Amino acid sequence: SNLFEQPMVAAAPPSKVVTQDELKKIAAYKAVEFVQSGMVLGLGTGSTAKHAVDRIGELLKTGKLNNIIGIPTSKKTHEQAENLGIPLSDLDTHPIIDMAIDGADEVDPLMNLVKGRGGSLLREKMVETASKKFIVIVDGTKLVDYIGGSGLAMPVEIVPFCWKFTLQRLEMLFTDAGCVGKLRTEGEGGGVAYVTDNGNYIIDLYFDKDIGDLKAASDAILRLAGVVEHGMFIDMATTLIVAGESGVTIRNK
Ligand code: ABF
Repeated sequence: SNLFEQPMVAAAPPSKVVTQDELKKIAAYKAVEFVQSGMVLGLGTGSTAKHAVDRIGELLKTGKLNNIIGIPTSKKTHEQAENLGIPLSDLDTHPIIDMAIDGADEVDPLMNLVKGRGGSLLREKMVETASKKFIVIVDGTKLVDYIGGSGLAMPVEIVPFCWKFTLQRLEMLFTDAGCVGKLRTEGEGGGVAYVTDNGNYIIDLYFDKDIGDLKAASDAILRLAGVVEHGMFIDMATTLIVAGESGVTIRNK
């Protein structure tokens, strides 16, 4: 039909709507403002941290930062940082890290975190516990009233050996919180177990209630023999940067 016969639609006013990815980028760039030349930096993983790593690469290239050593928290970030020309090392060589910047899946009012929906929780926890400062960067959607409060998964990295046994043991720890565990899978039809950078599996735990004492929950999970690490990062973040529709907020511990 003739275009001129179509009903007229008013042109949309210039949109100020900021996408979630733009908010992630705003938080990431803000964090990188705290980076100083000469630092050993923990490089996070995920779509938010990716912006921070890109930015660090850019500032190195333009000479605004110098002598940075990056410690990646995943194979993926290692590859990204390598492509950007960021000099890299590891925890064996640099057991003390000046600052780490990473995203999170959930942040509670005390700045406790759930991480690992991207699957990199073990290396993230190793690197971030070795960091003097740990800046968490999120968009406003990640803020929750309590850990598990988003209704999304709390991941636990386990050894593949008899994973069903470990899954059951994990569920049994939190029967009061209505815990259900699922093996993380990938591929067509979700038929294949997802394997972490460390050759392990991930069990995603879902709760229908607040699990309460996080430290007690953490201890109980870590006491199970098949468990390698879990995605609760308790009392680790030193700074939280949240980018929301109405601006950026920075909170220090
Ligand atoms: C990593 O990235 C993970 O610990 C966490 O699961 C994820 C957050 O991803 P995104 O920034 O893409 O939301 O930090």
